[in-house]
Amino acid sequence: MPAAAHPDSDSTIGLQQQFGVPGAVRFEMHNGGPVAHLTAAGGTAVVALQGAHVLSYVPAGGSEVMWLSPIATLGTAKAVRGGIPICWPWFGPHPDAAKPAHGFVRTALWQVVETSSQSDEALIALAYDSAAADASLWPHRAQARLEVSLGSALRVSLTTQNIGETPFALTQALHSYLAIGDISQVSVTGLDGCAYIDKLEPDSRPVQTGEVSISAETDRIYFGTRDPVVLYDRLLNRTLHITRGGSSSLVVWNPWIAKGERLGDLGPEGYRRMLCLETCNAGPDVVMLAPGASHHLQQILNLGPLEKQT
Ligand code: TA6
Repeated sequence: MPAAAHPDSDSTIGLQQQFGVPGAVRFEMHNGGPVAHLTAAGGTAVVALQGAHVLSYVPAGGSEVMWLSPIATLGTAKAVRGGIPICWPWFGPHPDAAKPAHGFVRTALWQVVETSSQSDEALIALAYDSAAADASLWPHRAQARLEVSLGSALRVSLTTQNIGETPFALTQALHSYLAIGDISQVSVTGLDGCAYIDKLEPDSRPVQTGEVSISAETDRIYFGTRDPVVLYDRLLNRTLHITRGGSSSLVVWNPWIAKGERLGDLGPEGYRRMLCLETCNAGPDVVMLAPGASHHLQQILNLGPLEKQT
């Protein structure tokens, strides 16, 4: 795992001078690392440069959409649990157990390449070049660009370009940890009829019937699905619509009690207040990227009132 970035506070002074946008994009040190605060009519968001990691999204008139570990700290060798970690250029465990799960960019310092504010949208784009990684981790060459656009919804898009001479297999995820009122009071629609890999019974390929509810450890890769999903939260009295682009898979994950305690960073009964719905390409949904080709993965998070479930 590459050492985490440990930038000093001067880096935000330079960032603010080069990329600050009055009233829309502001940089500061936060919890051990540099972050960008986005502000627009549609709400606020916080993006850490470490991992190009969305830490917070609060729509105007709403409350926090992202769940974040109570002990989340930037600038360590451990990825922040919560928000939207970027799993790239592979999802899940690597066949070589010496390589980090979910790829190697969650703890890397990404470079700010663009900021803007127009027609009520605040935008930041960050870039990562695989040349920055230890060559033993991954033998290919790619550039990743993560764009966060805050408007009436939150749009997060991850573009991968193969800048090497050889094709490579790409799996990836926008690994969203969503804040919920209570795990017993939520359900997810949009996956009816979808087959999935149940990580707890890896040889099975069940097919989802109806909505997804959670009453035990749940770790599923729904594959071959591109439809929007809706998270219904009866306690917070809201819905979260997730519209996806360039994604053929969706992961539903809640560690439940025992794994939640083993993880050690969810906080007391933390499993009750978080649910991961991950826009991704994982399992059998592998993206083959030829030299020079690009792939775009995108999700749009849109908070709404609790509506009648269809
Ligand atoms: O996306 C679900 C998952 O693959 C789970 O199996 C669990 O490992 C989770 O990701 C978190 O992974 P992390 O490496 O961040 O602890």
